[in-house]
Amino acid sequence: MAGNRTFTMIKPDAVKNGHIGAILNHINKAGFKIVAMKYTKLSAEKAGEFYAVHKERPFYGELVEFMSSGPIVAAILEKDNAVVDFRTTIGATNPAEAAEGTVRAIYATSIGENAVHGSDSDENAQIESDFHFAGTEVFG
Ligand code: FUP
Repeated sequence: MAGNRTFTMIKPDAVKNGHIGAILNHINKAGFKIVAMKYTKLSAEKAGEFYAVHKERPFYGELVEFMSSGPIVAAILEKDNAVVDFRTTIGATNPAEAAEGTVRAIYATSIGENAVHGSDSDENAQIESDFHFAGTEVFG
């Protein structure tokens, strides 16, 4: 059965460009309820850990540098079929390929600086949520 939670980050580019409010509004309008949220900054070490799955990829160093370059908004979102529906809401990894009206099509500038993160499976949604939030910080 599809889970009802996913994890997101509004990335440093979107924060820097003043899009926190607009992106949260977009997320709410798409039917997601925010059950946990924090404004925070990842250290390079933490960003490296979060993206450890990409360690061998050529873009890993830049990705870690970018994700630790400024503050982010981390959040847990609730909705039926949350993981799949949220990935539809944010669009393809590369904003040039993201469907019209999606968060990345509107707010992302490049594949590396693509405005938002969305978990790619229920299992990773759980792992990523636990990485950022204690149980006492989630209000479902
Ligand atoms: P997504 O699941 O859409 O966030 O995409 P991936 O897990 O494939 O990639 C995670 C992050 O790595 C992206 F958000 C940006 C970065 N990335 C690049 O910089 N270049 C690439 O070719 C692919 C990903």
